[in-house]
Amino acid sequence: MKLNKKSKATLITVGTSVVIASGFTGYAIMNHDSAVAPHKSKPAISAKHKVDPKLGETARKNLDANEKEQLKEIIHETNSGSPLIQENRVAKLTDNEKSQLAKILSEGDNPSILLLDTVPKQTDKSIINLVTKPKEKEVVPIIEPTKPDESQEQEIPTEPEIIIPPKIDPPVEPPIIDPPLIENSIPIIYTENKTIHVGTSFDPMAGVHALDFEDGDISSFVQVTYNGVNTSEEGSYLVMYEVTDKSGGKASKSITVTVINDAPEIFASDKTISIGDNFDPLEGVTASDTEDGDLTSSITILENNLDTSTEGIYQITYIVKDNYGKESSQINIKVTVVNDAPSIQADNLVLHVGELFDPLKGVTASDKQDGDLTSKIEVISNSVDTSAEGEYEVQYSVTDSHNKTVIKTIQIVVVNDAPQIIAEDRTILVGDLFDPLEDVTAQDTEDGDLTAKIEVISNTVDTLTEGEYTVFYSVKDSQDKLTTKVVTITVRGVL
Ligand SMILES: [Ca+2]
Ligand SMILES: [Ca+2]
Ligand SMILES: [Ca+2]
Repeated sequence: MKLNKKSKATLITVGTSVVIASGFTGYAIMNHDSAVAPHKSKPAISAKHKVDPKLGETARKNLDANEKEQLKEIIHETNSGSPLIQENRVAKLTDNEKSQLAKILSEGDNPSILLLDTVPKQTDKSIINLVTKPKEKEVVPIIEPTKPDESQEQEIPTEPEIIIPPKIDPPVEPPIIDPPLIENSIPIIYTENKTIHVGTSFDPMAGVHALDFEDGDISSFVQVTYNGVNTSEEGSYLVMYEVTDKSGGKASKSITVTVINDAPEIFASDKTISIGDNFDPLEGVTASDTEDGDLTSSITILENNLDTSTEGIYQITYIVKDNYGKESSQINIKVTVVNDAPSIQADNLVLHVGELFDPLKGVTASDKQDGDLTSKIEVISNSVDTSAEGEYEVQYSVTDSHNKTVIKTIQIVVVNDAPQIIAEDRTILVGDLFDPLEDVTAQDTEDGDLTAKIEVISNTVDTLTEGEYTVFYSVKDSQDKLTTKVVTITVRGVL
């Protein structure tokens, strides 16, 4: 056989190695890295492409048969139970369909697996071929060794000028033809899931950075490829970013932006009021909201059974909605309506023996609800005896129109003052007449003038002899209260 360097070697290349999912035949999965860096020789399936098989169950139910079939083509369930996203299929979806798929997949715990934006924009045929072809039996290229062969030599005697190489060693390793290897690191987008309050502005580029090993900071090249955020409605929204470095290396990242709306709060406390009070159920009740601030003017009374004319415990229920329609918890307060007790105005008294005593004189009663209740006062006990000194008690009671009764007790003290003798020391001349009762009087608080009752108990005056003498008086009032007095009488001679 004629050995030709060019023709005899059989070479079937496997080409770029593509990792095939375990037990998965007929398809190769293009992963993110292979898609964006087609020249890398050994892309690996990123864990990011594995999809929780339970993902999107709810959303899947809403698909029609055709849509389900489409989804099936996009997400292949492998024997290991880990479905994988086939991104070249995703590339054919419209934006609307991508959004739908994103919703299905975003029901899982980790929406970051959504790498729909990693779909290659320009198809690399070498990869697509591998993707669509069943795995062929790999054949290594072998250059058949030339064996010195007698018969071959006999076939070419007419061309003796051809020199046959004496020996060609078989290659130790089959030569694998790889595409040129150009290393380019894929940039990385740095951004995180965010939580914002409803009604606040959302800048998808705030805090987003992209770094590339070769190009450095390429944050300014980051593009928002999808922004589903609606800041006026609570929910979880997808935002997708993409960046391409100078060598065409593409990276993408998805985050979830959660728009929250705090429920407003009502501040109200229990109250106690009096029967008949004017009561404004909104007075002192306030409401506030994280997003809307003061919502006091929006408070609604859901329930109010208050009857201010009757004693009892009543309930008022409030609620408030914020500007986005979120309701507060229902807040209940108790309003206790009380009947104030009436009061009796009566003071302790000191009386003199013999004084007239009218227990109702000067005593009044009043009530917050009923006003003047003086006419309803009852004397329920009265031990006062004004004819004798002593301490006595009087008890009053009064009942208001709501049947509330109060009792008041006062002390009455009956006193008897001692009588007073009015007599002065005197000087007389020897030989003057002396009447011990002259100009001597007696008075008593209770009995009045007691002069007539004055008694001269002793009188030592000798008007004929100079000297100092004493006169001793006494008087008793009608209660036999005794008073005594001593005066000095001086008798002196004529100068
Ligand atoms: Ca709110
Ligand atoms: Ca009352
Ligand atoms: Ca007296």
